[in-house]
Amino acid sequence: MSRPFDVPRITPSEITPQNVWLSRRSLIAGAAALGGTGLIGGSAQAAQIIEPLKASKGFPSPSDPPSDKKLATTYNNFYEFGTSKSAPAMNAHRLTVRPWTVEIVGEVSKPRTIGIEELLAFPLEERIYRFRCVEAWSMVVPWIGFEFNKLAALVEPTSRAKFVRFTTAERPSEMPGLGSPVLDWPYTEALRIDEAMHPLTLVTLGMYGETLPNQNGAPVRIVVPWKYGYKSAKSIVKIEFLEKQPISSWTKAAANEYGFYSNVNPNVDHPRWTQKRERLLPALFASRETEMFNGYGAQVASLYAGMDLKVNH
Ligand SMILES: Nc1nc2c(c(=O)[nH]1)N[C@H]1C(S)=C(S)[C@@H](COP(=O)(O)O)O[C@H]1N2
Ligand SMILES: [Mo]
Repeated sequence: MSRPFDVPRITPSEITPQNVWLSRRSLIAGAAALGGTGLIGGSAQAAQIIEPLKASKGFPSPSDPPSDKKLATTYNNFYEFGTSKSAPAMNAHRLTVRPWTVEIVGEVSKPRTIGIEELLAFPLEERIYRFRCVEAWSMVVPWIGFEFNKLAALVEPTSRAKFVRFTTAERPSEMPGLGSPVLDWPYTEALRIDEAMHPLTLVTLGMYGETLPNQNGAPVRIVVPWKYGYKSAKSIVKIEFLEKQPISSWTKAAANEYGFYSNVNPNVDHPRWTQKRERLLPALFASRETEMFNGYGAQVASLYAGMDLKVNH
């Protein structure tokens, strides 16, 4: 379905007040930060300290405290590095994250290739978001990044741009999981343009006060907190503005299990399990009730007015 190209607005009370801006940001290189990265097996490219300019006061804060950093950096889905939860933390140190560029093309007036240093130079904010995987586990993560709509403004999407596709790096020599045909590589995911432009959609460069560990999608990923985790593509090398709705990797793998929208919706069961509840890690049992839109309904429900979210799952 096509919608007008518009940037959803947040209400004035949701806008971060000036006084929560912090005074400085520092990037402390390499080895000094090695101790706190949560990486298993070490890494040549350790996470660096990254101080957001701005705290996330204006966004709905989860009632639960942030999940343990060790958990968030060792219990991962990043199939390019293996399909077990522990494989990404063990294997992702192989990913070379510098130099890194992201190609931004398609229905834009000013296509360009942007380097990682330029992305890190955007005013960065910390956003504590709920994050829920389609597998019925969830975490609360302090991400660091900036709104995708600010990146889009650089390239000036045309009126024909209706969708945005994100493509992950495909590096057989660094990603042992690419040898398995579990997905049609490279990993791609896509959003409708108004979803991408929503202020909650974050170009993410860090977490827990540091640059992203490789297993969490270094050096740049997207985070879309009201959708199942797989919509949040990692280690992005290409962003395309498209006129037609593309078919993303998970939909291609199993369309009945992974629809295009993938909004967190407790009323639509996954064919193999219920989505009514979730396991807020490290809980062992799915005792927490899953909220519609992962708790972000007040912010995003209007994007789907008139749509049947059981059909468009
Ligand atoms: N390129 C790529 N991106 C990906 C995935 C993946 O396998 N490959 N897994 C997705 C899934 S299923 C989830 S739940 C989240 C996990 O993010 P996290 O490891 O930072 O929690 O990444 C998403 N992005
Ligand atoms: Mo997931």
